[in-house]
Amino acid sequence: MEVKTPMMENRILYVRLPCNPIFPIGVVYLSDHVHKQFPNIEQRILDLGTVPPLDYTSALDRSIDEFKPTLLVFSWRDIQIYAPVGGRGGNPLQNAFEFYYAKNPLLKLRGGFGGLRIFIAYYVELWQNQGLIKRGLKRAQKYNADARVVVGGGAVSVFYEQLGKSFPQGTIISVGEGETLLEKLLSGRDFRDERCYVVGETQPRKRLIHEQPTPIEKTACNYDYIESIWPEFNYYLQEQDFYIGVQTKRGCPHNCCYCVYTVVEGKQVRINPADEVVAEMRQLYNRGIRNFGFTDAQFIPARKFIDDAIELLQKIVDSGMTDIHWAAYIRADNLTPELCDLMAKTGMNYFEIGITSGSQELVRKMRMGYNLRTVLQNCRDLKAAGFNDLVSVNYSFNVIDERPETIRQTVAYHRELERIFGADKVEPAIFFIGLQPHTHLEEYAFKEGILKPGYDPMSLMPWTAKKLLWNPEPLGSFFGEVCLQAWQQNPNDFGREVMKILEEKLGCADLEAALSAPIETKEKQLAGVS
Ligand code: B12
Ligand code: SF4
Repeated sequence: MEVKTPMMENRILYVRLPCNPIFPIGVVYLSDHVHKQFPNIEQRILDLGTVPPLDYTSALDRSIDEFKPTLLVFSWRDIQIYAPVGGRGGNPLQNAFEFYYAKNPLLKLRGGFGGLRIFIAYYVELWQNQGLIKRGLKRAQKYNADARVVVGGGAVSVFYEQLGKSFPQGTIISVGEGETLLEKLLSGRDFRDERCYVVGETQPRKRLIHEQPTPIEKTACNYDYIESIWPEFNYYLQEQDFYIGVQTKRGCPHNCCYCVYTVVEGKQVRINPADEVVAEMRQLYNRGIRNFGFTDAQFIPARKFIDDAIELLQKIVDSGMTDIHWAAYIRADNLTPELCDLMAKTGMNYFEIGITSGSQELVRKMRMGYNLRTVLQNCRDLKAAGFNDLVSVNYSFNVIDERPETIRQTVAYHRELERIFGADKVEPAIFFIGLQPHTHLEEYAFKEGILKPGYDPMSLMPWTAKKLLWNPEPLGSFFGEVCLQAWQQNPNDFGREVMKILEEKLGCADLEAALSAPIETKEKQLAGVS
């Protein structure tokens, strides 16, 4: 690999902003890439995900005082907490539903208080992270007057337009992967053609996030080096329940109406060479890691990538790492019996089927581009291959054109999955889609007058949050009541309880009805949104 000369004596401090401890693979890859390009640049990683909240500022100050960085790379992973289960501030979905839909005033009040707690925690976290960035820059400038800040990561990629106003002048705001941006910045080249903008100098280009990322050639991350620049690396090695991130590819070619991954990573799928992925896993394996999380937007994005997945899994088998487990986002329509065999053999022990609905008609309307019948067949193959672990099936009700008939179809589909894997092995995960900017669903919301252009997607004000939570009427209140009943009756098995109540109230369709979608030209179909 060509070694480049940086413009000046650079010292880079990567600060992963506070979030639940999840392996900070983004800053690890960035620093690895920079090291391969500029081996003489000094780097350091500070992961605030492993630091207790009261120590954030002192840990940041200490790192800056010791390291005296010229460039601060802040990585902000997540902001949005419309999670179906316990988020950082409790169960946001339950609180929101109690507040919006409960008939019992006491429950409504409880929801209101819970919501207020989440609301405060959310804004405190936003202010806190913005404060850490400002503080870091000021402190670094004490040592190097020209010190700069670059900010990126998942949260920034989604909310780059809104976040601009909260960062200091001159901050470079990056969307999506940051390797080439940093490379250009460090070699003093113009970086403004990368997916970024500079606060106070430029406005984000229109449709910036839709620009294609510059491809890079990924090689195995050098963990000996990472260990040398990250004093707290061991934190993630000690606990056996962490799934350490490994990326095997970038990009997703699909268009699912609510999804922004395909925009953040781009539609072009770029596969990391299997030998490099295995070499990276091997380094972690040798350090005692047995649980791996493939962090791809989709592990098997389309049928034409099945061979790549087979090659990778076969190489894992050949490497002798036989006692590992792994998890990933998987489109269950892109499986073959051979692939199923390898998935079971290599230790896939958690499997999410993100079908969203068990009604083929709705799956098509949400532009998800797959066939539910194929998914069932592939699940049978997976079971036959010996997969016997937990399957989480993601359902998001009420996204578009949901009706009692389509709910019955989802119930029928779910029951069939239970027949395949065993009822105790299939867990329905009930999500409500948190509407995200730059998605087709957002365009649809504009078209239907549900949201107005210029709305703030980061707002947690009750009237905006209700829309972003995406549970529109006429069925919104019905789902609200069903969920409240489920939390009351069986809070520890919420998903299964929701399915049970829906079946009691509406019944169960014929599986065949769920699997066949009539061709239709209804106006509401999302395909009509340009
Ligand atoms: C895989 C994944 C998961 C997996 C993680 C598995 C694992 N063991 O690591 C699981 C399922 C556990 C997960 C969970 C959650 N996730 Co998630 N996840 C992703 C996904 C698909 C990939 C993230 C990833 O690791 N990519 C690979 C690494 C290498 O990329 P990266 O970290 O993004 O870093 C690159 C760039 O961002 C950039 N970069 C990063 N930092 C910086 C800094 C600078 C200065 C620059 C220039 C560039 C830069 O360069 C890096 C290298 O290319 C993204 C969506 C996506 N496609 O990006 C969502 C995403 C990060 N998740 C998100 C969320 C919200 C969550 C949850 C909070 C969901 C929830 N409500 O419960 C949880 C919480 C996790 C936690 N903190 O506890 C959001 C965050 C944004 C937001 N909406 O707030 C994202 C963006 C999805 C989305 N569109 O909403 N997630
Ligand atoms: S397949 Fe998954 S990652 Fe790709 S667009 Fe659909 S939901 Fe997003």
